[in-house]
Amino acid sequence: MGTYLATSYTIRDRLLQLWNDTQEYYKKEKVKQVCYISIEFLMGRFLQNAIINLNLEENYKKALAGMGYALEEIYEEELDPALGNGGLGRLAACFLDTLATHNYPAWGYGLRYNYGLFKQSIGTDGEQLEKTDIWLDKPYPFMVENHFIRIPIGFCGTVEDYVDPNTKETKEESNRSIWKPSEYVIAQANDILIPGYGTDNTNTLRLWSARAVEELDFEKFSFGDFKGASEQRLNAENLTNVLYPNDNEAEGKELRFKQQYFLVAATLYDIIRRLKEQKRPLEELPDFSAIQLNDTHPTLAIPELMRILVDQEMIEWDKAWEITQKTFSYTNHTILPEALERWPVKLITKLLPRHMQIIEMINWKFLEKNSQVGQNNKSKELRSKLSIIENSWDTLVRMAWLGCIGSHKVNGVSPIHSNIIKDQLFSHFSSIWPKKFVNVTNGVTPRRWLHACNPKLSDLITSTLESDDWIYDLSHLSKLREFADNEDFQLKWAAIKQYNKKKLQRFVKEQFGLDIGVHDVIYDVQIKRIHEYKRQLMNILSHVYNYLQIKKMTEEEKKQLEKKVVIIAGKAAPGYKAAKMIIKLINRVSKVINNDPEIGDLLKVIYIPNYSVTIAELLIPATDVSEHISTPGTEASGTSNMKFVLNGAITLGTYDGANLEIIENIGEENVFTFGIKASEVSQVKQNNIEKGAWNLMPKSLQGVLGIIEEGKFGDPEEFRMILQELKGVDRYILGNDFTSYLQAQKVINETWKNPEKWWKMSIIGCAGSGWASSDRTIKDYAETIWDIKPCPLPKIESNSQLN
Ligand code: GL5
Repeated sequence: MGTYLATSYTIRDRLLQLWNDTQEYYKKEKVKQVCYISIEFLMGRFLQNAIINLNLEENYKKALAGMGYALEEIYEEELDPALGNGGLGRLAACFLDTLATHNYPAWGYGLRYNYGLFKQSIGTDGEQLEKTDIWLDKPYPFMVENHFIRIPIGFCGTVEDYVDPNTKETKEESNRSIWKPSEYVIAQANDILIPGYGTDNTNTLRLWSARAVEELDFEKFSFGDFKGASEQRLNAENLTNVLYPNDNEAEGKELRFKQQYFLVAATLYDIIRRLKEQKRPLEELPDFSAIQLNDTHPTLAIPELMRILVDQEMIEWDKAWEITQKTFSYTNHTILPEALERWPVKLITKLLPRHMQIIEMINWKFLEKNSQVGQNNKSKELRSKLSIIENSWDTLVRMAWLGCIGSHKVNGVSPIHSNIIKDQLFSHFSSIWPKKFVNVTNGVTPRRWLHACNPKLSDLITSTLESDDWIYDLSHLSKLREFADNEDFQLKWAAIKQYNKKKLQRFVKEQFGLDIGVHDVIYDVQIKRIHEYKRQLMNILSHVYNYLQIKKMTEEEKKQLEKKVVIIAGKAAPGYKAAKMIIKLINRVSKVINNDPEIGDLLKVIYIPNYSVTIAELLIPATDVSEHISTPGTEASGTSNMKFVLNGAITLGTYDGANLEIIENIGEENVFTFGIKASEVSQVKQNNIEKGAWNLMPKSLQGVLGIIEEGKFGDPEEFRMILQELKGVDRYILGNDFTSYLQAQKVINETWKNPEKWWKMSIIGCAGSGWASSDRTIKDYAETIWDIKPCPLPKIESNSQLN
């Protein structure tokens, strides 16, 4: 730990200097900046990324080797902060890397949770166990508490009419009021410095943590009430204690709502403080900063900015609204109904009474303008579709509606997803504002997801292309196409895959005591949050089927088979019963298959617990086949699919999310596709409802369910819920896709027998992944939504001396 800390502090010192220079330069240049607000940032380990970005890896290796240390081992000592659930938080982290690399003036804003996403282990029964992730009990050198930035954030209280100090009159039409919060919590800034690759520009990720206004109540303390004396502190700190462990699901807890407001209130205060430092009026906010709302979690920023402009800055409502809409843009990351946040009006009124009034006013003005007031059914229907406030089991505020109305641009994250939001989810808004809805396809940073995690492949690409420009501009990878058929190149390419597989093989041996082969074995990997729509269940059921088939085979037939190691990893939200059952089933199946002597090394199923960014960095370079098999129309984009192709894995995928972009860019002949198209899903679902999914299910799957019900994998009662769902309505249409999924697996096995074809597909996949860089994504955002430009720091003497 000592060497790790010492190494990290030297990097931090260097970054602090660069960061100071960068911030000063941005101020001097008065450049427009982007502020990316996200409730999650899943950063992964920091040290290696920073050393690589600063181009200091060789120097550090040498210096440390001279003292008897290996840099790679030092990297391994770092913890992996888990301040995010999945793709949404990891995307935000990739964006920060790109923004710094391409010299964009940018800030990330999020929360510094005391406890990250829970640590997952697997119990003796195969079940998921959860433990608190107390990541802050170890020093974390890359986060700096900024004592100068402490902001009081109010909650609850009352709203009073605004009285003009001169005329002593209250004017209704000014829409102005005075909010008097009854509680305050302090937002403390903690800064993580974000280095770019091959540049001095160093940006900021500012994470807020909560502190009490009064750390200790002295009166209570001196009367011996020690518990009471710290009560306020504990209550306040509680606010940023925990990251809610849900992915693609809304969390209806009051504390979560408070976290969301805390994040946006502190952030807006900070942005406006910087604007005022430049002595610029608030009317200039849209020229000073673009603010991107990463999903609906930060959409309370819209009424908060209106409150600041109207109530505090005395700006007239319509002007304030214009500033607000011009400043914000909103990204939708999911269309799953359970993930679209809706907060009860009662709860908002209690915690943020003034904001509720503002939301109502925004809604009223919007409806006045955009729907007829008539009482006929059609106009009522339109109003209820457009209204931010929904009357269902309760009166609720639809946060996605607020995001759409309060932003000048709304984007989806892949073409199919953006079309769905434009034509279905938000069709009523897109007919009012056709130009507001745009697509910005996700991307991943090639620095972490190829250059750093797969150094051998990175070297091969650089030496083949005779340049490392691709690290900065991924479109250069297209030149690899020329080498896709080249035998010598293919051999080198394949050898690197073997090398990465060996690393994974060692990990599996150490962790599970399990021996798996490398050379003639297909590594088939599905790693992501466990969710019904992502269909890990279909994956495991297919291997139960394969297992049963193998058991029926003669020794001769077995010899013809390809060997396969199936790896699955991912966490389930602790409250998501079906997902937890799927994990249990995977582990039970794995136990039976891996211990069956008749199967030997023909098939192994491994569940890797506690999936993290670090584990992804180990698995992705070692994968032959990567599975992205969501029900069409459900996965907004997916980003791990991009990381895998980039590292030479071949996709086994459905026609969903960014799989479609992969297909388009590398050709369907280089992807193992199966299943139906999104446009066919509703018909299949309807058939399931009308005829019963069991009656439509292929015999192969019926047989698999039968074996589970016979108790082959333990008491079938433990899987009742997921089995019933499959036999009943099968919402994610596993039954319908099962046969073509098995067929795609057959094609994979056949292709594996032909190495030239296999490695050609693998190389073409990587060569055709230039579009998958987050550098391309950020350029799209910068040009079409944010209107910001790069602002590279001029090379400064003092900086170069540090090299
Ligand atoms: C997600 C979507 O489910 C992914 O398809 C998408 O790639 C990602 C980033 O846009 O956003 N939405 C979400 O809440 N999480 C995601 O991964 O966590």
